[in-house]
Amino acid sequence: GRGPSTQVVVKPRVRPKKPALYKVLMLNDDYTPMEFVVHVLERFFGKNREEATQIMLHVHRRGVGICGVFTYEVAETKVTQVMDYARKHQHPLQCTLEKE
Ligand code: TYC
Repeated sequence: GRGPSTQVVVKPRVRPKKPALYKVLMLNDDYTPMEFVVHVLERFFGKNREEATQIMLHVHRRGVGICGVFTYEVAETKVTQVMDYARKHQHPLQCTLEKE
């Protein structure tokens, strides 16, 4: 006969997708003081004085350098924070993000 049937519930096994990553880039200019750039790298990107100085000098010599790699939301937040902070201190420092 047609009795009550047993339901077997199968959980969909998902393959977690890696989030896209974005580089936050710092751009060189002729006016922002080196010490301010080092300070920004320490304050917003968790770099120590030595790392921050190396990155700043790389940007100064090559024109552009990587501050860090983040998910989109974090990268966008860093760019906004740096741009606001530079404007507040009246420096033309530019920061942008680029998909990896
Ligand atoms: N070029 C600037 C100077 O000579 C220093 C500087 C470095 C500015 C890195 C911006 O992202 C920058 N004072």
